[in-house]
Amino acid sequence: MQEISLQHKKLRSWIKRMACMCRPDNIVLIDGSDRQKRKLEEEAFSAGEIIKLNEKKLPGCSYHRTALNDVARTEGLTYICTERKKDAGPTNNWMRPDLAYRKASAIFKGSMESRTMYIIPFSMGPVGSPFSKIGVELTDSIYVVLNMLIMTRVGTKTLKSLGPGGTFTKCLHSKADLDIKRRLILHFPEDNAIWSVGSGYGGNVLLGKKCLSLRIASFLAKKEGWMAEHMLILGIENSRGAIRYISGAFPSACGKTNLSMLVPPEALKKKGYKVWTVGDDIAWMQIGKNGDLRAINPESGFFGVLPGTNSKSNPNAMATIRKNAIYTNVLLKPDRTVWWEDGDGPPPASGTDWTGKPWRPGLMDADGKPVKGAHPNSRFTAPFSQCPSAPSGSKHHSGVPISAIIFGGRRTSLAPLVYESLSWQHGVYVGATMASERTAAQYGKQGEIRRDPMAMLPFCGYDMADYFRHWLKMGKKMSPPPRIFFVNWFRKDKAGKFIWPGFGDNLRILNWILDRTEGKVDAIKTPLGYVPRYRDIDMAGLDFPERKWNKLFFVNKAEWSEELQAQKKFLDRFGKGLPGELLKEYRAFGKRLGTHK
Ligand code: GTP
Ligand code: SPV
Ligand code: MN
Repeated sequence: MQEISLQHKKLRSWIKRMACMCRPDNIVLIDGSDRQKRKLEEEAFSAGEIIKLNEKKLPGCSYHRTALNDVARTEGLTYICTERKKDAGPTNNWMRPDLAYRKASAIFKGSMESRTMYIIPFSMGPVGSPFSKIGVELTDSIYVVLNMLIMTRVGTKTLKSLGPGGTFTKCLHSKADLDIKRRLILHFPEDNAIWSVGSGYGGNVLLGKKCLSLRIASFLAKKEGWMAEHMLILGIENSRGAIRYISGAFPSACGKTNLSMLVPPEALKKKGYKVWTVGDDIAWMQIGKNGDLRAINPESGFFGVLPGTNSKSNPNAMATIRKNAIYTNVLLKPDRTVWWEDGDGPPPASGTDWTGKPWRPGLMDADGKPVKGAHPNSRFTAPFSQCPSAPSGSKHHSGVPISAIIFGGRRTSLAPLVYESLSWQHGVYVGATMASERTAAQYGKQGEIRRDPMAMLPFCGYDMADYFRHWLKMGKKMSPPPRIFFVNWFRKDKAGKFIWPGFGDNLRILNWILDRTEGKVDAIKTPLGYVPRYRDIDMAGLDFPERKWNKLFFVNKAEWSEELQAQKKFLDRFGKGLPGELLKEYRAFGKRLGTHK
C-alpha cells in the first residue's frame, strides 16, 4: 500500500482505519490536476467502466451505465443514525449508530480488494468562503472521482485550506458488489460522517451532494444558525442592469434545473431582461450583516435530468453539456454520440439502450409497452462554468441577496399557478405542507401525491418538526425576511395538457413576484394567499387570454377542504413536537376557506 503524505493527523489515521477495513490494493490521492484526471479516464475506458464518446462531436465527454437496480436514490435504504431516535424525527429512517456501523462494516470489509481507494478532498462552496465546508470522500469508483471533479472543488487547494487540523466530513463509499440487498446510505450527523455502500448512482454516491450538502449540512445549519436547502438560485437582471435574486425549492424532477437556466421569451429579452444561473439544486444561506438572507450554491457542476432536455426547452443546458460532460444511462448511438427521449432530433435507427441492449424506435417490451432508450432518470454531469447563463468573474464568495423564496410542486389540479403567502409564518406553513406527484427521481409509484415539506423530506438530517421551528426562528432574525411564494407550472386541463406554457414564460410570473416584493403591484386576496391580477402580468408576445388564465387560479373549495385534512394528517405525524405556529396557520387557513369554525 502506497504511503500518502498528509499533514492532517486525524485525516491520516481515519484513512488508515478505513483502508484496513476495505483492504484496497492501492491508495491514490486526487490532486485535482488535469493530468491525473486524464490518466483516470484512460483507466476507466480500458476497464470498460466508462466509454469515451465521439471526440469530434462531444469533446471530453464520456458515457456510463449504472447497474439495472441502481438508477435513482434509494430512500428506503437511506438512514439518519443518531443516538436518539427522536432526533431523526418521524419522517426519516433511523438506525442506532453502533448497529449501523456494524452492519455496514460487514459489507465494507474487504470490499476494495483488487481495487484502488481514491482519496478525494473536496470543498462545498468556493475554497475559503465563509459559507464553505470541506469533506473527504474515500471511494473505489473512478466514475465517482470523475463526477466529484466536476461537481465539487477537488484537490490540493482544498487540502491546503483544510490545514493540519481543520474540520471535515468523513465520507466513505464503496461500490462493493452493487447488490441492492447489501446497499446502505448512512448518515452520522453527530460524528460528521457518511457511509455509503453497494450503489454507484449519483445521489447515493457523490457524497458532497445530497448526503453532505443537505442531510449533514441541514443538521450543522440548525446548530450554527444558517440554512441548507434543496433550492435553485437565479438572478433576474432588468433593463437598468439591476439584478435581483430568487431561490426556490421544488421536489426532485420538478423543474429546478430548468427554472435556474431560464431563457427569457423574445419579447422580454427585447425589454432587456436577462437571467443568471447561480445554482440549480442546493442553496446554503446565511443572514448577512444587514439582516438580509444571502445564498451560495455549494456545488460547481450540474447533475441534471436528460429526458425532456432539448434546445427548445433548455438551450442553456444543451450548450452546457456539449463538452466535458458525463452522460449516465442514456441511449448510445453507433457513432458514439448519445440520445434520449424528448431530446434534440428524431430517434436514431438503432443504438444501445441504457441497459446495454440493442434498441430501435418502436421496440416493445413483453407487455406491449414501448421500451425507452434512456432511463427516465438518466442524467448529465457538467461543469457550472460551461453554462452560458452562469455569472462569470464574480464567484459569489459572500453570497447573493435573496428577495423572494418560492416553493413549488407538480399538481395536476388543485394548486394555482402562483400565490403569495400572507406572512413568513404562513409561508413556512405553505412550505411545510406542500405536496407533489412522484417522479422518476424516486423509487415508488409514479404520479402518487406525496407531502414533501420544502422539498426536503428525503434530505433533512434531523427531526423535521425542529426544522420547521428553525425556519420560523430564522424568519424572525431577518429584516425583513424574503416573501414566500408558491408556484405550480404543472396544472393540466381536461384533455390532460399543461395549461401554462412554462419554461421561459415562467419569467412573467417571476417578474410579478419581484414586483410584489418591491410593492409595485396590488394583488387579489384569496383564502390561499395573494394571487396576481391578469393585467399585472407582462404577456408581451404570448397569446394567453384571461379566460385561460382564470382556469389556472380556479380554487375548488371542496377539493381544498380535502387537501386541508390531508395537510393536518401529515402535520399530526410530528405529534407534540410540531411548532404551535403551524397549527395556528392550519386553523386560520380553515377559517379562510370557510370549512373550519
Ligand atoms: P432534480 O435534479 O431531480 O432535483 O430535478 P429538477 O427539480 O432540477 O427538475 P428539472 O429541471 O430537471 O425538470 C424535471 C422535469 O420537469 C423535466 O421533464 C422538465 O421538462 C419538466 N419541467 C421543468 N420546467 C417545466 C415547466 O415550466 N413546465 C412543464 N410543463 N414542465 C417543466
Ligand atoms: C434529486 O433527486 O433531487 C437530484 C438527483 O438532484 S440526485 O443527485 O441523485 O439526488
Ligand atoms: Mn435535486
